[in-house]
Amino acid sequence: MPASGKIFALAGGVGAARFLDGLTRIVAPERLFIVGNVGDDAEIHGLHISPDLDTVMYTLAGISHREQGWGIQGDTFHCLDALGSLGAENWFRLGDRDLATHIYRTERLRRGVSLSDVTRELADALGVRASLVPVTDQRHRTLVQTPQGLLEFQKWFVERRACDPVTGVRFAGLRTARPAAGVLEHLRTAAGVILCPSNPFISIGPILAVRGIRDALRKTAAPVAAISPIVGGRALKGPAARMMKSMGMQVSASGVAELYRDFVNVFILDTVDRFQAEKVEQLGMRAIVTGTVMTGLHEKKALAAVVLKSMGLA
Ligand code: FO1
Repeated sequence: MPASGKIFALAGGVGAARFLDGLTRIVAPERLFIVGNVGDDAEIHGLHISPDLDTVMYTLAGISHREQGWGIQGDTFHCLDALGSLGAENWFRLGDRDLATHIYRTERLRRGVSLSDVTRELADALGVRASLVPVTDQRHRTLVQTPQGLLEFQKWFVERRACDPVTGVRFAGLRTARPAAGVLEHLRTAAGVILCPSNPFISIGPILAVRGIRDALRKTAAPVAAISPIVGGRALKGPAARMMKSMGMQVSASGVAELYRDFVNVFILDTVDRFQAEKVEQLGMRAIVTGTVMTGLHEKKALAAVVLKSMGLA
């Protein structure tokens, strides 16, 4: 096993957080180095919001909203309601306790602290034992191309309820974004790399787009495993299936595998998609068929165990 022996995970929002919740219950959380998406970060009410980092952080801290997956369980919305009565926009539902995270982050960033360091401070304060790192400390934002023009991610996703068909995805800040400290080093020395079951365009895509990441994934000696977020031609959560369709792609697990064919060695797909295993193997990957729908803790842990085993880590 390489020197650091860390398990390196690429994570988007809710799907990734659920998977990582299972993983951290079967391996020591300290063995995990999680790289989070920042493409859906936004400035709202003057605050810097990092939804995917927070979703992973709250989930690993055991305080995330149980049904929706993002936000904090039992949070209240008095501040947002008061803002609404002042005439401010309130389509982005920021809870009162959640706001403390954004106020803290914004103030620390304003003082020149990096997003990586602020994320570590927040995660430490919540007792998260795994390392959680934004893919980049620089501004790196997802823009979706729609018939209405180029839209900021949260405007499209939350305000417009992801109803505009997406014809492409772009990233603002790509030229200046560099991997955050430790990301490339951990990719080089990882014992295994996992692409969590996240949207390939708006969760994993923005991570892969940062200079040097995809190349490091191609070069790492570690096995690289990806879990399909598409099950039975549908997304487990969110707009991945609709996006694949509007971008003219085949909506299937093997369609996702194709997007990663240059660096993934093991592709994990659901039992309902077992007939696609052969197609996945034709892409040069080993296909592992198992239950990927994480309805409860048992399923999350079982999936995590299969993924570890597929990489020879269990
Ligand atoms: N998603 C929604 O669908 N509606 C919301 O009002 C909303 C608010 C929100 C606030 C904080 C946060 O961390 C996440 C929030 N999300 C909301 C989720 C977020 O927009 C998406 O899940 C991610 O950006 C995509 O992974």
